[in-house]
Amino acid sequence: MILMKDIIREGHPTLRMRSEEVAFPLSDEDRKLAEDLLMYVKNSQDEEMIEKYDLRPGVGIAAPQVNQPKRIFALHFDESSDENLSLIAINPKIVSHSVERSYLTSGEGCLSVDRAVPGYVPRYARITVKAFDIEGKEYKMRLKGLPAIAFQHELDHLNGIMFFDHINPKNPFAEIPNATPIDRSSGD
Ligand code: SB7
Ligand code: NI
Repeated sequence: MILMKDIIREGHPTLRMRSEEVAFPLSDEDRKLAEDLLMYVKNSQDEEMIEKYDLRPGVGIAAPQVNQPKRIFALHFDESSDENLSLIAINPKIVSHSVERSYLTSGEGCLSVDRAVPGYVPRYARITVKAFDIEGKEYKMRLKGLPAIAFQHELDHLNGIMFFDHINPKNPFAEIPNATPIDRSSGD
């Protein structure tokens, strides 16, 4: 089980690496890693588990955040949000994206960043993605809204990019051209 002590923080060199492609069939180790990542995001949205294990909520987590520079991440949105999506993405890629951007008005946070970094993080509003699941089957899907933003946040982790790299350093809240703001109630 992944706990907060297993999550590496800003300054750790692994967070700045390009993670390695994963080979199929998955090794037992890689399969366990993928399942553990998904379990973390599910647990981190469960009030009892948060309390019991002192978890920080997150809609996603990427393998490099547990110091494993491999191209695997998990996303989970539970029924409380209007999105209902749970996925493991292995060797993911964005195959096409909208010209239109979007950003969270509350900005982004990261399990690997123990401070608030204010500012808008420009993302593509809509993306079409391809990835492999745990069985090695390729899937393709279209995402928009928060899931699209989260997918881009996690994919960035696989390339050593942190969310704040995208924030305008001169004016963190500068208007983003051609972008739709997204309001999100929860703070994770
Ligand atoms: C805000 C938060 C996340 C994604 C998009 C907007 C995920 C935060 C948890 N993570 O650090 C996952 O990498
Ligand atoms: Ni993150």
